[in-house]
Amino acid sequence: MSALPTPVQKNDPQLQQLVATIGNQFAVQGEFLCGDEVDSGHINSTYCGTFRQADGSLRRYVFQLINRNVFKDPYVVMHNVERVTRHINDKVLRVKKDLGGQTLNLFPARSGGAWVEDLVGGVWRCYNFIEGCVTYDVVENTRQAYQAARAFGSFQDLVSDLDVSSIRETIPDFHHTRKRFQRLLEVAAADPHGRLAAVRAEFDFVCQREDLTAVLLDGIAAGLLPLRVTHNDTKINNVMIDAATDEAVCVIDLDTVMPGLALYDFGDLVRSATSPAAEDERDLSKVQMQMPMFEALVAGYLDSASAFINDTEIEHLAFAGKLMTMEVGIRFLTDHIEGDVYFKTHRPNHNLDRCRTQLKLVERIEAHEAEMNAVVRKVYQTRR
Ligand code: GN1
Ligand code: MG
Repeated sequence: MSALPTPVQKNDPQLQQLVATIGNQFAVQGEFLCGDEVDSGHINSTYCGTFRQADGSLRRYVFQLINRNVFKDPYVVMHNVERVTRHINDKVLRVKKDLGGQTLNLFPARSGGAWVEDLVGGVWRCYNFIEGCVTYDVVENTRQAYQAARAFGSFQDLVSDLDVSSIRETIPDFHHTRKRFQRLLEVAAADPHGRLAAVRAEFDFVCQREDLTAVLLDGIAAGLLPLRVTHNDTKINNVMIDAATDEAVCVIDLDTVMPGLALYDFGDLVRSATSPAAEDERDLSKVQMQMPMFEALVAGYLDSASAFINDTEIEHLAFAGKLMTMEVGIRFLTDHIEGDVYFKTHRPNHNLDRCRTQLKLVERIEAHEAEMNAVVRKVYQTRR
C-alpha cells in the first residue's frame, strides 16, 4: 500500500507523479517516462503510462482506478476479470482463436496479486495497452459495425464454456429492467432536487412503455432465455478496432462481465452503434436508426455467435435493441432526477441530454421494428 496523490488535470506534474507512483507498483517493464489521463467511460478513472525499455523502445500500460461508488466490491470485479482474461488467453494460446493477436492481460502487482490498493482504499489494476487501435463513440461505417458485433459475439463464444457460477455478480440486477423502472418510480416520487416537473415528458414516455421491461425477464422465467457469461457493457467504444485495417482486435471494459443474457449484449450494441448521433447529442433530429448499421450488427453477431445462440434469442434481437436503449434512458433519467450521483457528468443536464437521445432512439426503433425483424430473418436465412 502507498499514498497516491489525487487525480488531477492533464499535463500537471501531479498527474505524472500519480501515474509513476501507481505504475511502479506493478510488474511492468522499463523506466517510467510519462503519464496521461485517458478521458473515456462514465465510471472508472483511467490513465496511460509510457515506460522506456532497456533497448530504448517505448511500452505503454493502462492503469485504472475502480469506481467504488459503482462497484461496491472491487475484489469481486477483480475475481471476474482475472477469471475471464485467463480463460480467454489460455484459449487463444491453445486454439489460436484470436482476433488479430492482441488480448487484454492483467499485469500483477510487484507485491503479488492482481491489484494495488492505495491508502484511501482505491483499488487499481494494470492492463497492457492495445497498440495500433482506436475506439469509436459513433460508428462511421457498416464495416466497423460488423466488426464490433463480431468481436462481442466472439467474446461470448470464448467464454461460453466458462462455468456461469464461477463468475460473480459485480452489480446486482444490473440489467433487471423492471427493477431499473421501479427505481425510477421511487426516485421520481422522492424527487430530491425538484427536477421531475421539467422532465415529465421523458418520465411519461417511459411509463407508457412499462410492459417492455418484463419481456426478457419472463423469457428467463420460462426457461427460454439462458443465463450465459456476458459482457453487459457492449457499447461501441468498448471494442478496440485496428486503426489500419478497421478490424476488431478485442473487447475491453470487463468490469460488468456477469451472468446475463446474450440479448443484453446485442441490445446495447444496437443502442450504441446504429445512430450517427453522440450519446449526449442535443440536436435530437440527428438521432436515427440506420438500417444498414443494424444489418451489419446482425451479420457480425450471427457470424460469431451461431454456435450457441438459440431461436428465442434470435427472435428478440431487434426487441433487445429497443429494450436496452430504453433501460439506459431510464438509468440516465433516474440519475438526473437523483442529482447526478452515478454517471460522471461534464455539464448541467448532461444526464438529461443523454436520456433524451436514448428515448428518441427508442422511438426510432419503434418506427423501424418490423423492418428490423425482417432483416434479422433475412440475415439468419442466408447463414443457415
Ligand atoms: C457506463 O463505463 P462505461 O462508460 O463504459 C455504464 C453502462 C452504460 C454506459 C452508458 C458500470 O459504461 O452500463 O450503458 O455507461 N457502466 C456501468 O454510456 O454502469
Ligand atoms: Mg464500463
